[in-house]
Amino acid sequence: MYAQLVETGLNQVQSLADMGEEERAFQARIDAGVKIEAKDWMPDAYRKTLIRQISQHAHSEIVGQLPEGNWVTRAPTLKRKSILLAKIQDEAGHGLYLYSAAETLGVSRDDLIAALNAGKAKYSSIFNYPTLSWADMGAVGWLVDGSAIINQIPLCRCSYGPYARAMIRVCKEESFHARQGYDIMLSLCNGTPEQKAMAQDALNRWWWPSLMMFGPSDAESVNSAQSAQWRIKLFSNDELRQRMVDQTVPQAEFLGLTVPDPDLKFNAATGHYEFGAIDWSEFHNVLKGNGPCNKERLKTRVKAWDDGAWFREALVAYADKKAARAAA
Ligand code: FAQ
Repeated sequence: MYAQLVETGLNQVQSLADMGEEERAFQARIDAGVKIEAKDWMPDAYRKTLIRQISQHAHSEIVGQLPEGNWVTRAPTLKRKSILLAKIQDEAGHGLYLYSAAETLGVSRDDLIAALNAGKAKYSSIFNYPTLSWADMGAVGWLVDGSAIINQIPLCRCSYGPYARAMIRVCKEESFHARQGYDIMLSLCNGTPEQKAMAQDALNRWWWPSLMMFGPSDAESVNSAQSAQWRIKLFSNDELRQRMVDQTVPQAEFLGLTVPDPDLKFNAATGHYEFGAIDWSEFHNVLKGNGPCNKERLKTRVKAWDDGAWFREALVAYADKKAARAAA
């Protein structure tokens, strides 16, 4: 992957000859597969890249609770409601591990959340789409968590120890999430014609945004080459997107659903599915804040933060009192 990315010339990485002694030693440890830990020396740019990616990832997990939160009160059975609630709580947990992983790099969680609430921080484009029917709970679990797993399994082997270790548990839980989503799709597809139509409609709306989750094409990805050199990224955006298509199309066929891409075809020679062009203008528009739900998502997060102020203050007051008592 790294060689291919460098060939694009888009994102020049520093050659060993241009590095100082400390940086060369750092790169040698990365190349040898040694994990970098919080107290180890690291280049500022490595630290910044990790803070950027891990905090965006944490924000995604937190904002990602909202589309599914929309259906908790309307889940069709008690069992489905319990499963959905457990899944959403897992996503909150992922956000907390990830904020903790980011904090090991010297940033504060409050500052990261302030950037999110001010609309300055990115989170995954996918969470700016609305969940219009119960079938969307199936499609989100199947396609969105499914894509998240494909992207995140390699992160369990990334060079930064605290991030890699956090991802192990996250991936195990994401795998349960994807299974529950597929199970919802399976029930709907084995149900009435109306239920199957709901499942098809959800697939139609979530397919392309799910492919966009993997980020811009390799030719457009500004961060990939450097992140590959540092072994933060082990596979490119396009490689992982292809993996998602190859894995998911047979699953759609098993459900009896049609992937909404007239150009989709299996290439027996390569063993991969070829798929149609992604509408990158939609992706960039969502990133600019103009997706269907960007404003609503941010407003909900800001309100949650403001409403929780009394609780955070109470925790600090309690901790201060306890510390004062211990010191007396
Ligand atoms: N949305 O140069 P690249 C989940 C930005 S968790 C928004 O390729 P990079 C679980 C990118 O940040 C989902 N922005 O960047 C769940 C960069 O902007 P910057 C989140 C995007 O970092 C399920 C610019 O475009 N997962 O789903 C997106 O090398 C259900 C150029 O892009 C992670 O965060 C996007 N889709 O690669 C929760 C995984 N794509 O910062 C609840 C970790 C790209 O330079 C319910 N992250 N951008 O201003 C990664 O693997 C990487 O950061 C990528 C992007 C692959 C997302």
